[in-house]
Amino acid sequence: MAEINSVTDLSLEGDVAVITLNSPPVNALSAKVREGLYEGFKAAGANPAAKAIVLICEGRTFIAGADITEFGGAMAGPSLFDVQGMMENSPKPVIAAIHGTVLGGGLEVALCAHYRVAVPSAKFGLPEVNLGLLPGAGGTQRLPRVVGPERALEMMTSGRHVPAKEALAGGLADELVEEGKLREGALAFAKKVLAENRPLTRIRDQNEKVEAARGKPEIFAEFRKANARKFRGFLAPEYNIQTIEAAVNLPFEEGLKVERKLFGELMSGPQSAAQRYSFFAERTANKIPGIADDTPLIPIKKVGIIGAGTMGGGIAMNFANAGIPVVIVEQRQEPLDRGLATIRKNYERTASRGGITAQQVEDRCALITGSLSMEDSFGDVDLVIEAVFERMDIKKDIFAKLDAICKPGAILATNTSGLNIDEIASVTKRPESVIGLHFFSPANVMKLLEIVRADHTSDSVIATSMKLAKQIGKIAVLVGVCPGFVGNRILGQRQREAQKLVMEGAMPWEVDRVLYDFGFPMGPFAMSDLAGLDIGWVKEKSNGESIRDVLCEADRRGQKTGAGYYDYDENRNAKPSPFTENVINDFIVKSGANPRKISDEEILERCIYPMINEGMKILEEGKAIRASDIDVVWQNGYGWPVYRGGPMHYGDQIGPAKVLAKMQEFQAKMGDQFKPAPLLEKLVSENKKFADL
Ligand code: 3H9
Repeated sequence: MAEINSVTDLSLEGDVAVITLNSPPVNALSAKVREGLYEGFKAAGANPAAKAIVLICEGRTFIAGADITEFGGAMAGPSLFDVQGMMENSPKPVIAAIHGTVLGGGLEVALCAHYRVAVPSAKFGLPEVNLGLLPGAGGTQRLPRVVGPERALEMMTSGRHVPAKEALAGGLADELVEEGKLREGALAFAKKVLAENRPLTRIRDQNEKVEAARGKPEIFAEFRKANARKFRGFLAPEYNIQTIEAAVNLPFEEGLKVERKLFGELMSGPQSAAQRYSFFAERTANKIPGIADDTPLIPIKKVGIIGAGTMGGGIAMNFANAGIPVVIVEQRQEPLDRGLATIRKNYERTASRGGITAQQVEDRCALITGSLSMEDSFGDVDLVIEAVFERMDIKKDIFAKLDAICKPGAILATNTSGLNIDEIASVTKRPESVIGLHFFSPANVMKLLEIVRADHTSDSVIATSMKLAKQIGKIAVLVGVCPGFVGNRILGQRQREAQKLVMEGAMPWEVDRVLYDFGFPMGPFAMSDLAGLDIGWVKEKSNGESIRDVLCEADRRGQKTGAGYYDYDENRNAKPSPFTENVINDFIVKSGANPRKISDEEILERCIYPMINEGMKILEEGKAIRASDIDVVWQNGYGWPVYRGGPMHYGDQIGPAKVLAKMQEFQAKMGDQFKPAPLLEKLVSENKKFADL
């Protein structure tokens, strides 16, 4: 075995040269890796004893892509194109031996091998689109030549990880070898290639599939139309499509030029910067200062949930999906049966769409049992999550009981979306075991989990919760106790301004349109209509004091009643409502205000800048660890457009000084709800950015 450089070795096994990469964590194509590959292929090519070359990786995966940390800086050492040329033009057969995830630039390297073998657990993909990019190392031209333009469109605009079996069927892999025996399998394959004198297949020369799609622009037109809603606002999907059009319509080298041009545009633009930022923000959120990696974890083998409503049921499904048994406790049989039936229905719906098998429906339902007694059911659980009505007295009562019932060391969690968890913990004799696990509705779908650390929560409970979140497929952010925690507290700012704007002359649909155009899936008023205007509204106490009161009194309770802020047709399409407009105008007249025309710019700034300012207060108070954590919350729990990074990243893009100046201007005109956070003032005075915090 000869060392090529610190991350690459070269060995000769019989007449097959084996280049082994070992660059943890994911063998990304850093300058060192490119150098190792370049020198490795050069040496293997020059060795007359080597008749074929296998490229294989150590660790958890084959090359998982370009090294994203290098983006934006100058590229040192050999380029990826140099490496690819060396492989593709090698006179000796080159075989990529694949395990783990072969992604992005990694797959682009593998597509320059003459053959690819993989273990059955391997996954293939070009996920650049999720970083606001397109494959920039020939992938846009090679993938359609292997799998055809239709499949390439789907793969490249979704970034989906294709399982090895599907990759084999689609021609991405040439052979699957036994799990755990990749090296042996790849060597045997190489020997077979030599013995059979198989040709050196270069994907760049295979034009059949792209030529078959030439002169059929409808393939692209239909794909764009079918996905218009999904791609709204994003640049990268459209650019990916254009490169596949180029693969179909242009010779290989010309197609590469299109790829290079569009890649450069995306790479230097704000969307990719935001999406790359988000990639690292999500991973950074997992790192909790002061909690050591070896903090003892509490094994979670069984979970208890209190409440079989929408929230409790959704939470239960997360654990069942991960194979963890759950017992749900309700007070009465009827809501318990209803909750369990809803869970089954949800699973069956997923199965009917092909998401899971009928057997998986049964397996998961079997993991979820129901009970009417906490005493009978919670003695052996390792974690209980309370998901009942948001009332402090009820929660305290439950936690006092849990304290008496649950075994020592069990985690006692509340799903409250904003109540004081220290107060809840105070009724137990084990506040160190109490934590907030704030799921977002629908809990089986939404990715975000706010993990709320109370004053006495132990490190072990926090570390266990963070790990568990990953296990059940959630993106976790650790936050502190304050009203509304991070997400809802910031939301409160936007909601307040949206309501005020309406009282100053902007109609709900104008506010909604501005926020929709900004990139949110819907504005606050459309959201209220969807959720139901009557959440928290009590008919008997309603006295027409607010716009909402009047709408609810008129039985305009949102989409479910066919009317709310908007009017809805039978297909639930929203239309601005003259009724609502009259109600609003009456309120404005009564308040003595003069309605005015409010610009889109003011609507946006009034809704968004106070959110950024609140984020600064949250950081000041230590309720979030870092600015990027706030962005992770807003992207994954509140539909903040991914290509704008999050409120704090957006603040950096427009500039903290501009945010401060606007807040000062609004404060002078409209009052102290716009008072700038001292940390924002400090940041601006020090000429720093949110990302520096
Ligand atoms: C590309 O290839 C462009 C080319 O087309 C053009 C070139 C010219 N770079 O996610 P994990 C780090 S664009 C640098 O927790 P998992 C990550 O930050 C790229 N670092 O593990 C983390 O670090 P830390 C296309 C990377 O097992 C650690 O690895 N490729 C990269 O849950 C572990 O990551 C992609 O978009 C990278 N490319 O998932 C794939 N990837 O421990 C991006 C990871 O310090 N990566 N890191 O926090 C992934 O999807 C997942 O990381 C993967 C592993 C599925 C591979």
